[in-house]
Amino acid sequence: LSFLSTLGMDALKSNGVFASVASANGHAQGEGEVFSVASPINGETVAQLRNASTEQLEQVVADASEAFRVLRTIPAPKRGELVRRIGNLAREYKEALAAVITLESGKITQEALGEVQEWIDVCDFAVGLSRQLHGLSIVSERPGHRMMEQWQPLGPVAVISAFNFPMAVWSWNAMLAFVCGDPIVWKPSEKTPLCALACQMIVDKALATMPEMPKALSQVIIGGRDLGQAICEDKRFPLVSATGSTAMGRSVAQTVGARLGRSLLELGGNNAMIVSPTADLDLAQRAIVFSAVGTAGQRCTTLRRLIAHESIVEDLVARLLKSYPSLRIGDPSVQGTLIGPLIDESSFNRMQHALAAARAQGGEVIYGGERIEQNVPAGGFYVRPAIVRIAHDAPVVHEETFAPILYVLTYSSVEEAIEINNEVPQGLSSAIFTESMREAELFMSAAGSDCGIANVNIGTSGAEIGGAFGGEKETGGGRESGSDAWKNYMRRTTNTINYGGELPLAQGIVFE
Ligand code: UN1
Repeated sequence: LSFLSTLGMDALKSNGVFASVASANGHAQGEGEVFSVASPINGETVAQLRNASTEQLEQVVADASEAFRVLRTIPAPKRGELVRRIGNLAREYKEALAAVITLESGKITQEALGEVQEWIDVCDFAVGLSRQLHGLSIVSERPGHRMMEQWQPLGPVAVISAFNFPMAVWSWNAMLAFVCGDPIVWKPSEKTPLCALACQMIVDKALATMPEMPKALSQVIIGGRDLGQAICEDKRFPLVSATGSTAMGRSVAQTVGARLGRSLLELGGNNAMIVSPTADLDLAQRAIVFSAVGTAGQRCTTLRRLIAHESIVEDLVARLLKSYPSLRIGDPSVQGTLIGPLIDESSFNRMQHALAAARAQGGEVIYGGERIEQNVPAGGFYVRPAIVRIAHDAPVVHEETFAPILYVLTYSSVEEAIEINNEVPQGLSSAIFTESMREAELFMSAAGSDCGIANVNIGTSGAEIGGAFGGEKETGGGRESGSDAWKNYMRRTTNTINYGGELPLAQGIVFE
């Protein structure tokens, strides 16, 4: 585990226990119960931590509020300079950071490197943005008046993130929030606390080169559900950004909504790909494999429903049955492995329950689904990705199971395929493979896919950071990362300025 030393993380450990509260101001162990972090690779304990208490949260929030008072007055391009330095350090430490991701989340090295690259990319994006936090200039209906909009820093932002993208999702939020003038308090998944501490080490290094920045602009606090609840209840967070299950997001939305705070939610997906009779099947086949089995089916953008035209479904399935057996499953840190382990045993059990439900609902598991124990590290939950033929309206097909299960469904008209795409409660990502301009445009139109992401001739997963990322319905409605997602982290003021000598009222009201 020399990469932990490379990142300077030894300093975060005393008596074998890692800190649970960390910022450039210092770090401390949690005051709550001890818990262990197991690597999904082999189930071995890689770290011990203690849950942070709500008293510790109190201090963290007080520090974040103090930091906000300073940060909001530092010019945005200067805040961008901090993010530029963070991005340079993420480049420098890319391999070590990726190794922490692989250790804790079980992600294969290629994808872990890709995740750090997402962080680097979003830094570049945020640096540019730091000179482009533009508002509108608006004409006034009154003589001698003008109107304008300004975007101002919002306040401390809480980020609650999941195990499957233990660095990228935080970075989408944090890099934007920093240039927008908001401190971040990050509660990572308890399954990936070392990833969060590693990111904090990078931010601390960048902060050490800019002493004019408030040190508490970035803080990590590690704990369980109670801590998450306390964060959501705290009025000093005008925004809580949460990524994870729909159940978690619903609770965040209710708690934050009850105090009229803002929440930014990126929750479950149940992503589909339509494959038309005109599609380039070679391309479709490759896109399906990456989207369905990449990250062992544990992306929120993972392809879960393949909606294939009845005239090509047999051909497509035959192709998948040919490529699936050659996918190398095993230790994610070994070069050439394409499928690493599931995060833990309960994830494996949920996959088995879903497969049993699929069978009970008339489905047929035509490939995989079982645990693999040969030629893989002992103690990890490695599975052969499953392919299931089933009806589009079987209840299990409408649920998100965070594991590599691909349901193969069929359709006869493109309108029907779009209806199937849209009939689930989730609305994150979707794709169509077609050579028909009409089908592609229909799919992207108002009468097309109801998802936040609607792709043509590429898979459902692996979005670039430049676009707004997120989706509708039970996916939670939030948009993060590119486009104008930065507006989530700012408050808008409308200013009307009178430069004349009269005081005309709007709407022509006479009041004398
Ligand atoms: C997630 O799974 O929470 O589009 C995020 C993708 C990645 C991000 C996934 N860029 O698959």
